Formats: sequence, structure tokens, C-alpha cells
Amino acid sequence: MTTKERYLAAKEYYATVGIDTDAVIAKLKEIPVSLHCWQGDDVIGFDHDGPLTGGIQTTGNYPGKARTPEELLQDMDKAMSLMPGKKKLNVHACYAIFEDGEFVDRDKLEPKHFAKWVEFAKERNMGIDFNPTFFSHDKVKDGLTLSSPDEETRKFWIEHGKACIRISEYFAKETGVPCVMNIWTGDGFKDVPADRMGPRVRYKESIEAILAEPFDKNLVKPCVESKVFGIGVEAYTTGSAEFSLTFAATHDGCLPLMDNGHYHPTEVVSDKIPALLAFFPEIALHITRPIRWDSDHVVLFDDETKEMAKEIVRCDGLERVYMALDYFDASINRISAWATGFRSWQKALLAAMCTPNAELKKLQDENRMTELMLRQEEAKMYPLGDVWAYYCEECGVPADRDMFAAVDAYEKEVLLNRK
Ligand code: RNT
Ligand code: ZN
Repeated sequence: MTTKERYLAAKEYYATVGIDTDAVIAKLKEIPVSLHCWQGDDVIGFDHDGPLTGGIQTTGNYPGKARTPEELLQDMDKAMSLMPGKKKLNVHACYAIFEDGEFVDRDKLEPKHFAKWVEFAKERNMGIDFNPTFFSHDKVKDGLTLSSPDEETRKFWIEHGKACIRISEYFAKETGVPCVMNIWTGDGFKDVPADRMGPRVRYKESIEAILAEPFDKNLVKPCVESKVFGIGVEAYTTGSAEFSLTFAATHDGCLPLMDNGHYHPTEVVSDKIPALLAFFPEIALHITRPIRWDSDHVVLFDDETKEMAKEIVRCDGLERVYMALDYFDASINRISAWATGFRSWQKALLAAMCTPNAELKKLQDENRMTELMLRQEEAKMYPLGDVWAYYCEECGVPADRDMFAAVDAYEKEVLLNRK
């Protein structure tokens, strides 16, 4: 049987449970998922020579990482050729692309330093999301940026944030797609602080100063990302969950961003999505895979990933939730890491959209819990793989079975020649 024939059989099966798989595929093709540029070079960027510092870490030393803008864009193109569905670019400020001999510090960045990203995105019909980079820089003073007690330090980072707002608006205007701009800092302390509130008050005022930069709320969507702890700053995080959520809730136009690696190990973001959607018109996500901590492993088609996608779909939240990937594995082929994570999230969305959500909700509301359990178990064995294979074929990307050969060939032809 061909992929198409298997799909047609699956389609017939899904029709019996009220799901139109053609419609699902057509819709899935149009849902943008933001693809992080930082998987390609282990979160280094182009504006400094030093290592990744500031509460996050990559581990591994797999050969072939991108070292220049040209290499990174080439690798991203290769990775995207292995991903079905609609992509949006996610760029960090440290990925500014300067002309030869040019350099400006982060507080002085301008739209022109990202013109190459715009060109790349436009040619591929993509929007762009953006992130100020509050790490890997010598102006991170004693582990603090926007919450530092040192006024000059705070000022530098506020100026950086403002510059990023202007760049975000430029992205939105150029691409015609709103730009989600995410504020995350690794600010915190390794050991027990004497003042927990001071840094948070300063952080609040600094973010307010950044958001005082004029911008069109329809074009720029600022977010604040929380975290439980960072590596080396285990005792205290300025931008905790309560801080970030309350900030977003009390500042019009500011979105909360939940990264599912940033909570205590038994907390799940899937349960938090509907809670936030009950209050916020729009929210943002970083989708990752935390193993025991914020380890940022490649996203897989695992239970919590499925559960998060399910919540977005059954809360009718596809238009209200900005979805971005955020992981970085330096121990395996980076193209494969990129593509596998993106494909896993696509699978999760597909699975969620191929579930009879209305029927299941009705069973819950009628307290028919025995039947609900059986129906939910039944749904797990629907012929999703046949729909997925056809979706990949339709999008012109390899089937799962052909992925390794594709990444292996690129590794041999391109990556291993980077000496
Ligand atoms: C770090 C946060 C943050 C970063 C990126 C690179 O723990 O998740 O989102 O991963 O900004
Ligand atoms: Zn994140």
C-alpha cells in the first residue's frame, strides 16, 4: 500500500469518529510554530567570542556546529526542509549580523543589524519573533541585569530592551506578521539572599521602563518568561513564576510566557495553559523537554508534549497561544535535533486535532466517566501514523523512516567539512 492508500483508509476510519482529516491537515499547514535559531550553534550568537553564561548551559561537543551567519542560515534551511508545517523564525539579539569590521554593543543595536534575518524570512514567507539577550555578556554584573542594584548596569540592559522593541516593530512591519518579543533574564543568586524583594521591584521597574518605549501593540507582543532556577543561581530567581505572571496580568499588552522546563518537576504546563487562557487574551509558550531539570532536551512526541498540544487545541487556543520551541542539544547532530523537535510538536498538534474533543468534553459534562476513560484510551490507538506520513508527503518532507539518511548525508557533505 502506498502512503496515500494508507491515508485514505485512515481518513475513512477518522470519519467514523467525526474527524475530517483533510480539514485537519489543511489547518495544521497554516499554524505557525516559531523555530529558535539558537539550536544551530549552541546558543552562542555572533556578537561575542565568549562562552554561553547566565544560568543556561549546553552540553555536548558534536562536530559541525554553525560558526558564521552563513553557516547558521544554511543549516536552518536544511533543517526546515525536514519539517512539515508553517515556521516562524525566532531570533535572539546576540545573533545580530554586522558588516565586516562593524560592531555595536547591545544597547545600541538597530534594525539594520538584523536586515539579513528579515531578508531570509521574507524570502521564505515567514514572520519573526525576537528576544533581547540578557546573558553571555560582560555587563551581566554579579549575575544580575535588569534587577541589578547598580544603576549603570540596569540602564545598559534597559537600553538593550528598548532597542529590541524597536527591532521587533521593524520585524513586524517588514514581514507583516506580529513579533513576539520575549524578556527572559537569568538574574538570581547562587545562595540564600538577604533581600528577595529589592531585585524584584527593580526588575519590575526595569521592564516597565523597557515597555515605555513606544510601540504598536498589534505589531509587538512583549512577554515575560518565568523560571524556577538557573544553573549556578539555584537559591533565588528574580523572575519567578509569581513575579512574571503578575507582571503580565497587571501590564496591558504584556503576555505571560511559560517554558515547560521552568517549573518544579511534578508541575505540568499542560494544566497551566487552560488556567491562563481563562484570563489572558493571548499567552506564549516555550516548548522544550526538561529531564529532571531545565535540561532543554530535544522535544519528543511524549505524553506531556501531547498533553500541552491537546490543551491548546481543545481550549480553541490555536489563535491565542504563540508557540515557540526552546531547546539546545550539542551532543547530537544539530540539524536532526532541530527537525526532530519541530516534527514532534507537529505530531502533537496533529494528534490533538485528530481527537474528538467535543464528544469527550460532553462525556465529562454528563459525568459519564467510565465511557470517557474508554474513549480516551481508544483515541490513543487511532491510525495517526498514516495521517502523519501523508502530511509529511504532502509537505514534501521526508517520512520518519527517511530522516536519518537525510541528516546523515548533510553531515557528511557539509557539517564534517567544517574544520
Ligand atoms: C532559559 C530560557 C530562555 C532561553 C532562550 C535562549 O532558561 O528558557 O528562553 O532558553 O532565551
Ligand atoms: Zn525558554
